[in-house]
Amino acid sequence: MASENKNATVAVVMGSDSDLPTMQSCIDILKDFGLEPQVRIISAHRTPAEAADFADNAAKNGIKVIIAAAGMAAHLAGSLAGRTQLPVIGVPMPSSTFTNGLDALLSTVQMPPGVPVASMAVGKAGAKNAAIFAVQILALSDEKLNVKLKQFRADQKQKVIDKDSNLK
Ligand code: RP5
Repeated sequence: MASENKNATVAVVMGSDSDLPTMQSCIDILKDFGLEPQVRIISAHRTPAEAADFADNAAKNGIKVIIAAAGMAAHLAGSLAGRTQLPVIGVPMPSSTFTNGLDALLSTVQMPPGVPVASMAVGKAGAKNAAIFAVQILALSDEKLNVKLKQFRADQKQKVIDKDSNLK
C-alpha cells in the first residue's frame, strides 16, 4: 500500500496494516490541510532493513515530519528517531492483548535522553493529534498552513460553543 507521493512533507508509517483503521483519521486530517502524506507499512521488527532505509533517506526525500504508529512492543517511532534528525511523532496503538495500549504507550514515550519521540495519546485521539501536531510544526514556516490552522482552531472553538448553547 506504499503511497509514492514524491512531494510529501509528512510520512505516516505504521507497523502493520492492522493499525490503519486507527490511523485513518490521521491521514484524513493531513489531507484536509492539503498535505498528501506518504503512507507506508514498515515494521521495526518484521522489516528492520526497510525501516532503516526509510529513516536514512526520509530527509533527502523531502520528508519534514515522520508520524510513526505501532502497537505492542512499539519500537518503530524510537528506532526511526535513532536514525534521523527529523521530528518523529509516535502514536501508540491499542492492542487486544492484556494492556490495551499501555505497552505501546510506554515503549513509545520512554525514549532515552538525546533521542526524543513526541508521543501522542493511545489510539484514535493520538492519531488525530499526530496530524495536527505535524501541521503545527510545518505551519511555523508555511503561512498558508498557518492560516488554515487558525481557522481549524476557530471552527473547533465554535463547535464547542454551539454544543454549550444547545444545552440551554
Ligand atoms: C505491531 O504489532 C503493529 O504496529 C501492530 O500494532 C501490532 C500487531 O501487528 P499485526 O499482528 O496485527 O500485524 O508491530
